[in-house]
Amino acid sequence: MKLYSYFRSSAAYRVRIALNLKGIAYETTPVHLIKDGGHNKRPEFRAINPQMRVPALVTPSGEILIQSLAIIEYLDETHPQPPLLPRDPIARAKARALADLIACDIHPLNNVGPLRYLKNAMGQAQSAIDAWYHHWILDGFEALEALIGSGPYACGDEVTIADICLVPQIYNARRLKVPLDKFPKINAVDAACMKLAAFDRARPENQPDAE
Ligand SMILES: N[C@@H](CCC(=O)N[C@@H](CS)C(=O)NCC(=O)O)C(=O)O
Repeated sequence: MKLYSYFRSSAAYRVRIALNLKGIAYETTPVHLIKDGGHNKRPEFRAINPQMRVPALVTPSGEILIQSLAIIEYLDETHPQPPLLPRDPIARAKARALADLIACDIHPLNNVGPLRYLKNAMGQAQSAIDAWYHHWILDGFEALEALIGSGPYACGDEVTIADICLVPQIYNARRLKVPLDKFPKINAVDAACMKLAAFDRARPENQPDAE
């Protein structure tokens, strides 16, 4: 498989973790999201993903899949072991809820495109943008901290799609210096995941395009 990725992209980071957990070999095609206004805006990448965002995954049959959660569910359906969603429907809905809380409610508000729009189109100062970023991460993390159980992972004893979304969001928060000390459960889940090779190999620092 081929993954269009950017080392710091948390959506691509999610897919890298899922590929590693499944033991699926893949090659990375880096797409620089910052240089020259973003190589993702070039026509050649637009032809891959009309939304001009990473990740995009090319399957062995040549299909191009976009949207990290759709890609992860495709990987889970085609490579069932280890499962990334619990079997029990209630536990499954809860794991998806944590993943959606991050992917739908936190991440879009601190993504490179919207932040760039706040700065360039809306003329916001960097300090206001940082305050915005911190606010939405803290708002989401407060809910997550209340929803996470006794661990070791976000939904209990097994790694799920919730952990796959949480770890990259924590990476983002730390990079932007959001204070996380008031979230002991979130920090503990992060530490438990980071002991796993699949998570470690997916870290931005371990990518071929890392800077
Ligand atoms: N909901 C999408 C989000 C994809 C996304 O926004 N990717 C970001 C990087 S994390 C991106 O490519 N941004 C480029 C831009 O907005 O210009 C997913 O889960 O795949």
